[in-house]
Amino acid sequence: MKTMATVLATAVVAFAAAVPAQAQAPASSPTLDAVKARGFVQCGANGSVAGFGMPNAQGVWTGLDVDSCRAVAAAVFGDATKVRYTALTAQQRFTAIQSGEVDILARNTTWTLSRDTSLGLDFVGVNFYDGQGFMVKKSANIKSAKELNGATICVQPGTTTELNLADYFRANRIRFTPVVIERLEENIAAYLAGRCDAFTTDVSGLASVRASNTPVPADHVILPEVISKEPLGPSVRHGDQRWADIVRWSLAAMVEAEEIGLSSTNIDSQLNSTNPAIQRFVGATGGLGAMMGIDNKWAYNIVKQVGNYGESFTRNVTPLGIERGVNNLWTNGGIMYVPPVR
Ligand SMILES: N[C@@H](CCC(=O)N[C@@H](CS)C(=O)NCC(=O)O)C(=O)O
Repeated sequence: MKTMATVLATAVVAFAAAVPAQAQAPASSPTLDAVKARGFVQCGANGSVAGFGMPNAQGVWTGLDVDSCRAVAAAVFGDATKVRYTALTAQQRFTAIQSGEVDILARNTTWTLSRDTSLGLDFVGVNFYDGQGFMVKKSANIKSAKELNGATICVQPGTTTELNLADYFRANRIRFTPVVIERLEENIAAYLAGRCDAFTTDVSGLASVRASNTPVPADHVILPEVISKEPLGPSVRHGDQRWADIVRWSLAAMVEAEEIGLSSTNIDSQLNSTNPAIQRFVGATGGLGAMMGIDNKWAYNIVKQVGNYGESFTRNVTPLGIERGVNNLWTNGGIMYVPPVR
């Protein structure tokens, strides 16, 4: 006798055979239309975290998050420079994306259920797997977060950091006093002046602050405890799926390029490759760009102009003293894994 599951499976197979999957014409995207009409992508970025998003003295923005926006500009316009940036604090960032002030939020933002649902966002992937940590002055001779009993701790509002901090201390029955300050610069000033015993944020943020905002980086230590999961990644407004597709696959293309050995320096020499994965990637076959309503050379343009994920990491994040670690490709012992670009 056939079980119900077998009957259902047979029916599904029969249905699939009778109705071949049809490719759909790219749906319209209000965001893509607006971006094209305007001539640039408006990117909601950090502004003060070196390695992730910050303008230099000449006003040129760099960072791992900035590269997510540059990749989208390369995909849409064939020109990674067609981006303008809005510097956003933690508290400003969600309103900026919800209201349409920016097209992409690429600002060391943790993908959580509540943000993905009740804030009306769509996270499109992860560009940095992070976790929350603590930084203290070396002179305090503290070796573990568990020794922070009675400490005052500087923290930024509107972040996952605030909640994790409370959870961790409650779970470990440690008392602490939060000092909540909106601006990063003022947090750092308060920490350096001794108003807080510790500063807490994502470990990448701590490394960035230590490297670029402290007079003597070696005077500060990041404690070994990592108290949360902070998968950071770009997001878009909920409801414009075609735009989400473009941003999602622009990020994925950078990771896929690294996986298949394509970089900004070798991609031109691979344009006539007979490797089917490379042919598809550079747009010689497959028509992947057209499926999203953009140029078939979208991924070529990303890699040529922005680089693969590893190149972006080395350029932006390695100088902060952060190792590749879990952000290595899955083929290299990390967890950076994207669905196939095909
Ligand atoms: N990943 C966390 C924290 C992100 C965050 O805002 N970190 C701070 C500390 S590094 C920051 O970027 N501050 C920069 C600013 O506010 O200008 C989140 O999404 O809530």
